[in-house]
Amino acid sequence: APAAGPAGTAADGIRRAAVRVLAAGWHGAHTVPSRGLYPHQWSWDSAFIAIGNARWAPRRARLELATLFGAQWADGRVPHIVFDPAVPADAYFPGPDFWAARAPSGAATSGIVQPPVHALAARLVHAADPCPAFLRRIYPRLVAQQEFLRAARRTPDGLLVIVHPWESGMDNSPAWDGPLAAVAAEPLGAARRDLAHVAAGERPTDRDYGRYIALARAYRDTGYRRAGAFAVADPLFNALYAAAESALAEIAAECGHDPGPHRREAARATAAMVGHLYQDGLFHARDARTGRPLHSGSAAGLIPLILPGLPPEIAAELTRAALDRFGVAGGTLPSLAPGSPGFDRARYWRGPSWINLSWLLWRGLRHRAPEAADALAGGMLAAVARSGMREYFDPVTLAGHGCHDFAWTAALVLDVLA
Ligand code: 9YW
Repeated sequence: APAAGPAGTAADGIRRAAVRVLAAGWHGAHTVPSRGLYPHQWSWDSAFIAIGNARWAPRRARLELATLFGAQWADGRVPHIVFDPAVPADAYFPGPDFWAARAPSGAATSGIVQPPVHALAARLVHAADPCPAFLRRIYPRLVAQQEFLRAARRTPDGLLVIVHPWESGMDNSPAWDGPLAAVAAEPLGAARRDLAHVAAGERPTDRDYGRYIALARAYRDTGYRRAGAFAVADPLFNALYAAAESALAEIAAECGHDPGPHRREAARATAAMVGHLYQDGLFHARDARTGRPLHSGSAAGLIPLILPGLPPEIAAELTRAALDRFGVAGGTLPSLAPGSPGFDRARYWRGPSWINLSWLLWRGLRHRAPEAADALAGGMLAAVARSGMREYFDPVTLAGHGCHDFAWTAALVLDVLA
């Protein structure tokens, strides 16, 4: 344990630093992921941020989620970005003019989604600071979010697909290299703003961006209805969807509704993942267009450990993979298993350690492999103690990469410390 000094323990210092980052990112009704690089509201960031804010500013946590769901579309989709009208349109690329979408509230948004962590967040926010009125208001919105995914994204074998790498939250994961190779890159039409903030070697390549833009344009041009050349079932997205149903079961019970349908849907979604995405000790994404598994060694394949209904023998094999292939006993979870093709300790989702993935795995391991979970908790704290609230970290040296003062890093270490 870190030594206590006259100014308090190391944990106190981390807590203060985390609250400073979250307070600086607060914009009155939402939090920006980072002030320079990501100046708007992002969907799954807000869920993680709410989980951390619940530990020191629970009203902000509730407002964060309420603001995001205020921009929910009539079809139930929760857009991955809600644009702040006070921020110049060219501050982030692709911005509101590119997406050309509006929520019924009038908010300018993107038209794609991100992993549905929000029901879990709402449950944790309520657990930290019970507020039945909040839960009653958000419950139907969370249900509509899940209904959109079932209606628009479910394949005949019961998995959900994402239609853009940005929907995975793990934009340049090597899992997407295969399906992306068939997508012709298009000119961006504007400058990449990310490179004004972060070194090119720590971000997706220009060719990646040309493909992201081509896919986003194609989806936009169908009114955000029909998937283009990219449709994959991702274990992280599907695991969070199933975990959301488990969280909704608890929320439903608190609100006096029947939790049964949510429990059954969680079990069904878990079984579909086990039936179609699990192979050789790890979950893998699958290309929904070809039916082929996408073997990459992505840490997304460990995240189904958060599912309470995972068959015990599979949970045991996944725990083994976390220890042997990803080395989590050392305290960090690389986003890609070391030794996998394309592994790069500094480049975004191709190797660096991200606090949100570590946090999810930590939760999944707490009851199954407490020592490994403790190692991960210690590793998250060691990373921010060494390098600050960075966006991602070298999994070996803990050197910081990406932007500084990244909100979900701060939020989730606060939760670990609570
Ligand atoms: C981008 C905001 C988002 C995260 C994603 C992450 C990144 C946007 O930033 O995507 O410009 O590359 O990959 O998970 O939500 O923090």
